[in-house]
Amino acid sequence: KKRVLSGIQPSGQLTLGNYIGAMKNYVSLQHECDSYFMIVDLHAITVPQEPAALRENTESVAALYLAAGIDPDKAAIFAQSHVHEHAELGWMMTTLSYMGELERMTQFKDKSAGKDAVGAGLFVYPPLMSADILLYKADLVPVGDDQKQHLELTRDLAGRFNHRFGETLVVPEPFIPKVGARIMSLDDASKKMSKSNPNAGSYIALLDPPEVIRKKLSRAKTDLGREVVYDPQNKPEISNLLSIYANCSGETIEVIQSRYADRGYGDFKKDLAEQVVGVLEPLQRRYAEIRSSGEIHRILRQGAERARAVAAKTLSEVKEAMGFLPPL
Ligand code: AQP
Repeated sequence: KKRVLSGIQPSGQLTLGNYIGAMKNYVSLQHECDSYFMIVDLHAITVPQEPAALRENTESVAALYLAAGIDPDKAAIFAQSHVHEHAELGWMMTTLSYMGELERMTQFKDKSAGKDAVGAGLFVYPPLMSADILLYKADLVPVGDDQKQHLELTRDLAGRFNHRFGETLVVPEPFIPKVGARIMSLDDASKKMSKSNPNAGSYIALLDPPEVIRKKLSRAKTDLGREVVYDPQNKPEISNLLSIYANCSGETIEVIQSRYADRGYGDFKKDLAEQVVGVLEPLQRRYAEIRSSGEIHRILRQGAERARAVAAKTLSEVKEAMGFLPPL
């Protein structure tokens, strides 16, 4: 069985981008793979987090995983900070990384641009992410397109480690969806939809009530003209809405395009909203049930135990290979 690992930061309201680019694939991969899905709280603190909000968001992401259809009997669902091996291997991966390669990471460049005080955690985020993946010897990592560069680094670090210290780590493969790998902002199709965007109108949060979803989509920016055609170069805004539609309805873009061929943007956006509501309303109902069931802590405890067993084994192999004195 192939092993799969991925995670989402509890750094705000999860968006439709997180769902389509990442979570939806977790749900389908869990049936065929040995699966580990984390809530990456150690990554979230690379930008300031309010303690009460971090706690709440961590439970909320766990509940969203369950509501989206991740089965805790199949996949381990856990908080990254509950498995201390992440921080430890993260340090070792930091020491294997070069300043130059970390400086080239576009996420670091985007998140630090224009700021005078940039946290060092933001800079060493990629080696921690590499450690997350390498600890589980994951074969597959389902992520959105924005994480491709971090995965490349992970592959480089695994190769570098094996070359220097002997075959120990598994070089992982990215698993990036064909349609929806990069869902863009509703107000600007040159930026990805992101939960940390201060304009809430730029994203659909998974927990937005249906009337909010309808309003946000009716206000979503559209390109000039009125034709519903998929053409990311010349019509990036409508193309983004088309890929959201396709992801929610399960239809191909061609089928949707021909349905709206002579109907214009208005009808299309109205129907799009119903497609999104159709996916999110049931998810929100399950979310509310899970939050009130009091089951989350037990599931996280069980997930962390399962994860720790694998992580501890890899970490001790790594330490031995690197020459750390075994515990005396
Ligand atoms: N817009 C997106 N389209 C497709 N996939 C996306 N992902 C994020 N945004 C999109 C995927 O979701 C997973 C988890 O992301 P994350 O929480 O670790 O952080 P991120 O990639 O930095 O996402 P955000 O929403 O932009 O968070 P903030 O604003 O907190 O930085 C990843 O697999 C990512 O590819």
